[in-house]
Amino acid sequence: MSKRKVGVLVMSYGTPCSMEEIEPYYTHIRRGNPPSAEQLAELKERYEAIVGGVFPLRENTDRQVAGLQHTLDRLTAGMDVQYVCYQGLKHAQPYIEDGVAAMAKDGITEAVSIVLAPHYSVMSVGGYNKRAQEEAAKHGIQMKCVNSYHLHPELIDALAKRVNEQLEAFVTEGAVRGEVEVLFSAHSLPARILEMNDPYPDELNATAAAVAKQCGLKGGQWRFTWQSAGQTAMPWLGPDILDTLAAVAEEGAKWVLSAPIGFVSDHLEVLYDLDIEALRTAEQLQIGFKRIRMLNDDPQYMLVLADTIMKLDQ
Ligand code: FEC
Repeated sequence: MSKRKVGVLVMSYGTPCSMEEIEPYYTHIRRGNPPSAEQLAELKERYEAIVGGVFPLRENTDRQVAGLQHTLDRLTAGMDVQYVCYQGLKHAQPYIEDGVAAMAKDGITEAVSIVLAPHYSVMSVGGYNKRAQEEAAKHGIQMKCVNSYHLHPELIDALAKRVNEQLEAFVTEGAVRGEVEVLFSAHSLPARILEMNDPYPDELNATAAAVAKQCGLKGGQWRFTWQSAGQTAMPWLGPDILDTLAAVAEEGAKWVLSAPIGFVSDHLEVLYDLDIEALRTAEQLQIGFKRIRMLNDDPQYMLVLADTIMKLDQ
């Protein structure tokens, strides 16, 4: 039986391969404007600090793509469709356009794209999908794009398990479960997205509320906050997690669990902004601080991706 072959473009942020590649990578993020010497030095320091200049996002993305391929193969065994995964990165090679070109080279005419980030903003996932669609059109590929999957029951379950796991870890260290403040977070974006009715803040709040409900958190025990805002003159969505830590300390919190639900991998924004910077602030405020484990290539997350892709392809 000949199977219908569908390309799956799996898109992620991308990371440099080496310390030398940080400059072109940063320039690409800045839409071709090279960073100043200070900005470059500051970013290099952050990469040095996470694991001595290793770039964990690359390996994590590779493993996620391989894990998704494996899951799709398992779910489609005996079916008349075959999904073939291609990687496409936003700011590093293989770029989104490279992934689509590789599909075309393999004779793919139908495809689905998905981003390794569950929440839609026109400035994040919207940007990935636009580039993917434009390149697909050049090659005559019919491509359907997943916008978000932020309330997929398996995603909520995987995140709730991680929150519960760290709440239990706090309890074994003497904390009271109901008194641990849970801070859900995601990458901030320029505040002007609010004028565009962008769904990003609502989708993130919906994920946070669903996870909180599944974990049985009390109303005042959790909140959503932003992180990793850019250092630019324009206003970014707030409050930032460092300010939120100060606020919860002021309110008397002794323990904080960080749940960065806007990200799925171990990478700079988690390993530096939370594990180094937020931890340092929490220590200064004398608050116990832990972070949930990231999803990375957890089979349950792979199932979320595979199920979302297959439903869109139906
Ligand atoms: O580990 C790594 O090497 C890469 C980690 C990384 C992830 C990530 C995800 C998101 N970003 C989002 C928005 C923005 C906006 C700007 C921006 C800038 C940076 C810089 C670095 C960086 N981002 Fe990122 N982001 C990661 C890394 N990001 C490095 C440049 C230095 C800095 O500002 O810290 C501002 C761009 C501009 O200047 O115009 C906006 C969003 C996400 C989550 C969704 C996604 O994964 O695509 C939104 C991972």
